[in-house]
Amino acid sequence: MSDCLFCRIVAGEIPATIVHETETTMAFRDIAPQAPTHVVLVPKLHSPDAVALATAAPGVLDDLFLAAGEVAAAEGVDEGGYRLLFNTGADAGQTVFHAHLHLLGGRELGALA
Ligand code: DGP
Repeated sequence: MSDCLFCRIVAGEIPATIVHETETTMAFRDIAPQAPTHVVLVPKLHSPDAVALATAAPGVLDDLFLAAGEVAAAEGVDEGGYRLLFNTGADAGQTVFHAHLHLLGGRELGALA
């Protein structure tokens, strides 16, 4: 989708600091990090949110979680622990309507609201 921010990052039209890439996924640093490590993992296939992705291409959800594990290890947050989070819908704070998995780590993370 040409008007989707994350599709444009996947296509290389908008720069991002890419930390990991597979055939189906891409991971890049969040532009407004909420933790010392804050990486966004996206499917290359456009889908508006994680649940829509589960319907359209369930295997790609597996790919995202496998990629998250690799990023966590590469970033050195796998031992201390990290948070994986999909905001789904505007009330949850989703602002970019291309499914994405947040990986947050590198500090003690508080309880979820
Ligand atoms: P969410 O609020 O769950 O939809 O998360 C969207 C995230 O995307 C948010 O944490 C900020 C990040 N973001 C927004 N625009 C850009 C951008 O142009 N580049 C990068 N790297 N991250 C972005």
